[in-house]
Amino acid sequence: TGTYDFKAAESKWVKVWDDLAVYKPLDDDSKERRYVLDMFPYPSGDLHMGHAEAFAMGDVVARYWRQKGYDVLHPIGWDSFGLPAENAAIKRNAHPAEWTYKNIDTQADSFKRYGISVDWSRRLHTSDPGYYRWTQWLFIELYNRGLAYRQNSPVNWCPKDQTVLANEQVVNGACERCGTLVTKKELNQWYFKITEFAQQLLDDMEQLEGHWPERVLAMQRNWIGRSEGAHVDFVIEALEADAASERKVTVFTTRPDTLYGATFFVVAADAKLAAEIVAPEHREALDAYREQVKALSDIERLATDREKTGVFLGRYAVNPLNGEKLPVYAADYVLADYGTGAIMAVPAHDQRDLDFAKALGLPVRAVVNTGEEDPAETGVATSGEGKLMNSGELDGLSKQEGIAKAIELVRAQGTGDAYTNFRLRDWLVSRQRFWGAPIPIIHCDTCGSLPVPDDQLPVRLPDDMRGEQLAPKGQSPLASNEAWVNVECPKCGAAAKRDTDTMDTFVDSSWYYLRFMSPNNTEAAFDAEAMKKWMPVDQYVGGVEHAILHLLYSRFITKALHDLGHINFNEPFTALLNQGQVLNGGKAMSKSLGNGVDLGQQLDEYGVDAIRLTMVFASPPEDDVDWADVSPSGSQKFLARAWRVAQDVTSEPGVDFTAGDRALRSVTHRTVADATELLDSGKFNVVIARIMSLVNATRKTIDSGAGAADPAVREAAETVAILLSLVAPYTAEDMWEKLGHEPSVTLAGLPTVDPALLVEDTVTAVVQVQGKVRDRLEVSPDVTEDALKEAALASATIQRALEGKEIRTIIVRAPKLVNIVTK
Ligand code: ANZ
Ligand code: ZN
Repeated sequence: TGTYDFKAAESKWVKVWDDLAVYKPLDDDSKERRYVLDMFPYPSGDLHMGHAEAFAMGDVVARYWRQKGYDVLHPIGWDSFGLPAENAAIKRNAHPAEWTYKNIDTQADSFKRYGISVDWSRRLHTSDPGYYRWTQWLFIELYNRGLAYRQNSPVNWCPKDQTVLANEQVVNGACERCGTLVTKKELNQWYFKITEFAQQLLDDMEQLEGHWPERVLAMQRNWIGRSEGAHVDFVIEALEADAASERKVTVFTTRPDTLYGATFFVVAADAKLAAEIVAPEHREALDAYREQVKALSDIERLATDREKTGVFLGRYAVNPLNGEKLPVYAADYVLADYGTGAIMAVPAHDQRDLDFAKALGLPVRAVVNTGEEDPAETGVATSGEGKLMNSGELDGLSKQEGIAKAIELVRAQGTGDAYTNFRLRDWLVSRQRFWGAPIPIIHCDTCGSLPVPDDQLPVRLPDDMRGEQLAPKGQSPLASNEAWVNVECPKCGAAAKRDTDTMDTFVDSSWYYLRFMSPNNTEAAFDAEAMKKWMPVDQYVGGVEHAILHLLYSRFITKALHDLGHINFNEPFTALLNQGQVLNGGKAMSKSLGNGVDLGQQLDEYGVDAIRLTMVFASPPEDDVDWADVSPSGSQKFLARAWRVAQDVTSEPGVDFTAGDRALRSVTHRTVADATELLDSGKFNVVIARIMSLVNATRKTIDSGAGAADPAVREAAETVAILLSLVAPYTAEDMWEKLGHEPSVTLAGLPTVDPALLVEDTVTAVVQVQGKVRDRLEVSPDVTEDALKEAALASATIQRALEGKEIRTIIVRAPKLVNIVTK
């Protein structure tokens, strides 16, 4: 027997698969269709261990579904706009496209070697003009429906990357990319109105329940942040010196039942409102405080354990229910961009308000009798259920009754109403950087902002900018390119200017799964007919780091396109799998820890199949894999063992399996039956263990009994090849060839399970003496009572147990139990 040469196999099969186009969907209406998608890669250097794991998992699904007989769409593309390319271009005095496309080619070659079963003819790159032409189309579609708008407001600004960031890209107050602390800057920026879909984004999660990881759904729910409560108007009394200074300020509260417990009023220190209402003698103090607040992140501001600070504004707000005058403060623990940016403070029942009251010596009045100790004494706000008190017409009501009654009262007064608030903010999509899809808008002094006419799309990025010209300057580098910026107004023909911002790259990735329908279509973003056949994606695979950003944006764009009448479904990804991370020594691989494992080196040493098998075998797909704990060489040995089984088979293809050894046949059929169930429930690692057992059982039969010529051995070997093709395509294809078949094993189909072979051929009967288990017997499931009794009495162990005793009765329950009772 020869040894298995993985290098020879790797160089042999890629071309064969390409020629046979085995990974191209047939688009055959007689077959059920399935769409499997891996989150597309970003072209930063070559593939790494993380890619190897994620794509191994997605490929198991795609290959399993092909074997099951589905017509499978499994495409790949590159998310190829973005900052790293631009930073590299600045460093190397190059154009970002050079770095980008070189890396894409490197990754594409590695993916081919890695044997992922994708339809290469559908490959796309978001930085191709043929792609971003349609990203621009999408922008204009949203703009024309009022879902894209420009607004001047304080935005998150990364001082290092010199660009704005969406809320979703600010993690613990820092830039998601570079970790620099994010500051606020007042800028005129483009937004997508995701808030219009907030409720729908929540409601439609019901469809995803059970098909998406629960923690991803929880993170999205939390990010959308729906709160039910009320808007209540307070009147800020006019200053004595200025009768016109009276004004109405609305607060958002989830606890209108506690209106009588409000003892002061707070506006966000950084909100315009604070500066507008501050009494002249307090302005200086406010300005100083606002400077201090600027440096803080929202997380710090909301932290419950931070000492509370604030300044009095010299104004009083009138409580609409009891007419009480509440002093108005500016403080940092109230956020400018949540709710209305102003609150009624109820220190007895809200901990942050209580901390503030304690810090500034303000009164505390409990209005809910929760049975707990007085918060004014304990410093602990009470938030439990209880009857309302000190609350006029609300006295005696429960929390829920109180909320309803308070809303009724303010509604009758015309000072408020029920209101549902969302944490979700609109998506800021403009970026002051070069390497992205230009925003397809022209600004004309006379006509205003106009979308670029369709026949002028794409608005291409200039090819002639490089190096320093791309350096961030606080405004887009495109602004300095006169030839590019100056255009004619599409409406009046006068001199006008292009919008110089580019789109957040999350816009590119929010719709790419649709472009795979028809990646080269020049007439439309996506083919409507193909969409009906393939969408939504049946299985999406990718990292949990996209739990909010990419997935929320994709869900929103799908809903917007649905609303616009372009598509007939409202969720893009039916099922989601978050693969785990690849660690080394229990820690994420990183340069600073020096624990990185080089994928290329691993592939050279152990072969593609052994690495893929190791990834899949190590743990359930959603768990992390610690590379220090796995054995690629063990995987390599197993693959060689499987391959030798195929090599040893001596019967001819097509031989009648029914004449084969029943015991081995039943292992084979049981393996296929279980594998289907295991794969359907995502237990890929267990399937590998089952294939290993099948290989062992086959080897045993070869070495004994009827040997290599037994038809059951061929049946088992063919089954191993087919199941192994899900993770080890090269070895499986080699085995298939050795077994006398034409390529490719990819489309061989799962063997049909014979239910008769799944019936166990023995069961275990327990033999008891005086109620104590003394022996176990392997018997036929249809053994008769007499035969079972006879077998029990014939057992040497039982005979010993009965020595010197006299039998009174024998109870037999065939085929499971014999109980012998003695005198
Ligand atoms: C009075 C009150 C009494 C409140 C009480 C709570 C408990 P969620 O559930 O997160 O939506 N709030 C409103 N706007 C705020 C802002 N911009 N910054 C900080 N806090 C703000 O929280 C809603 C509650 O958070 C609101 O209800 C308000 O305080 C506060 F016993 O009003 B509450
Ligand atoms: Zn004009």
